[in-house]
Amino acid sequence: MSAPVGDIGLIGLAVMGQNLILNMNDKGFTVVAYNRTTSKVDDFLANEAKGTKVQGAHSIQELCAKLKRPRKIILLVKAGPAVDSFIQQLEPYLEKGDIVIDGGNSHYPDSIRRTQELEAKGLLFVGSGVSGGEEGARHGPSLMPGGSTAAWPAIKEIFQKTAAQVNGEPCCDWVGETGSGHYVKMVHNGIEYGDMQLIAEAYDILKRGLGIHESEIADIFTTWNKGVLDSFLIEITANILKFNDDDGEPLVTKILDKAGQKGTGKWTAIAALDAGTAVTLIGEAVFARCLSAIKEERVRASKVINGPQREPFRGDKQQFIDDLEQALYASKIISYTQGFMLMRETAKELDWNLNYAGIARMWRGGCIIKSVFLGDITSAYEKNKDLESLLFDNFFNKAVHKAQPGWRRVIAQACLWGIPTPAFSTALAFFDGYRSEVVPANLLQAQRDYFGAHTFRVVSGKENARLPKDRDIHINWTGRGGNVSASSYSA
Ligand code: NBP
Repeated sequence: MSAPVGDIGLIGLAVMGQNLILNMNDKGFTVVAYNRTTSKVDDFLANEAKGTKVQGAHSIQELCAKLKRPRKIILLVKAGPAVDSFIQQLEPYLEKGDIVIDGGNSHYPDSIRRTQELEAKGLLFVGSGVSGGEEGARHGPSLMPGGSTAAWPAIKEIFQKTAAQVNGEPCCDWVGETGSGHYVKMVHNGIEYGDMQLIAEAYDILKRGLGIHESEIADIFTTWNKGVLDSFLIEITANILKFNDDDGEPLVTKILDKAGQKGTGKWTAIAALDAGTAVTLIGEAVFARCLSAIKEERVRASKVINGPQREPFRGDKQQFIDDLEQALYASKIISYTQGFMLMRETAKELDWNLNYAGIARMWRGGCIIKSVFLGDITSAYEKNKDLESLLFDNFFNKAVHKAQPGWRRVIAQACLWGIPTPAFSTALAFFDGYRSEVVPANLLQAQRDYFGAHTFRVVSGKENARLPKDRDIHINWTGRGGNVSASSYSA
């Protein structure tokens, strides 16, 4: 048998797999391709991969035999049982130190489990977020690998050369242990939900509030794309708004207002609830899609539930548009603040050593949320890797203060108009809560103790004989209840 030639193997010849293979081939690597339906291997070699160095394999055994050691095999298949099935099929042909990489959209608990299972067998596992869709896979995605740390030196060159490059730096770095690569990809997707919802709300305010036509809104987004909001999503929004149907109508106005979702935003919101972190903006973005999905019910409600009389805007239109830009920017700062808070909390819980500057750097290019803004986040974490929250960074602290007046004016006006701004509003509510030394949770604690003997702690300096220091206290509020309290724990 001839010596193995493959630098890396890839299983899964759908859109992501094929494009990633061609990208890695362009970067000088020899890729061995395999797919469950093996006729796709022949089709690929005869068409898209014709004239390249790409090798085909028609069985898992052949794939493994063609790979240099340690073997590196990327799976780009449907997330879930297909990944476990391929790992099982690969195992008999792998040797100690070989690396299985899952590049699909797997849920991070699966990646934690797979890392543990493979490491127990002397193999290495990497769960890598891959972002950027078809275009990214072909020309440079954002790659977020995490898992068995020992695998990184062996895959680093291939991953960093294949990834998108921004200012000569790859949008790929080692994220951390076990399921952290897929965790970070999940948070990326959650943030993407948030960014999209914020843009949609700005569009709604410009259209229904100010009464501006799509073609002019496109120009506003194009202008915004030259400033602090410079990003892929703002750019494509301008393009979408300019795109007309054959009759000259903006095509976007003909699209049914029912948003779909594939679950990664929901996973992020659930992870936030599990971690007890207030990731409110992503949550609202997911709920906004849920509300959009009940179109028929909304149509019925619109006939019987009246909002306020929508008065025409009498203020300075350009000033309001500038305010809206600031509102979008400030809300985006809050969303990323929340996303990084979530990663920090989970890293603490799961004992991951996350590289936050590296994560922001990975998202600067190749992915859907790529933006200039992520360069500023990278700088913030480079200055202080232990930054508690972005709002403690000087740059973002100043930016949010500057944006604050316009942000408040926009939300107040949208409220008066009756135009929903769940993402803008929750961002501001978080901001006001986060900067409050005192919040009304004292009353919540009193209520909990009143009806359920859940106890409370006393404010430092207000202790007395009835309210002792550093102890869970229960008060008999009504004179009727007993003195026994419930156990105190946080769920
Ligand atoms: P798909 O998600 O459509 O998956 C197609 C591949 O999965 C084919 O190779 C197919 O083999 C294989 N497959 C399926 Br489906 N069920 C299988 C099973 N039960 N056992 C074995 N193989 C099975 O492809 P994709 O859109 O290229 O995405 C690949 C991965 O990358 C997914 O996890 C996706 O979530 C993720 N991702 C996608 C994008 C994107 O923009 N599309 C972006 C980022 C990440 P067959 O040919 O034999 O049916």
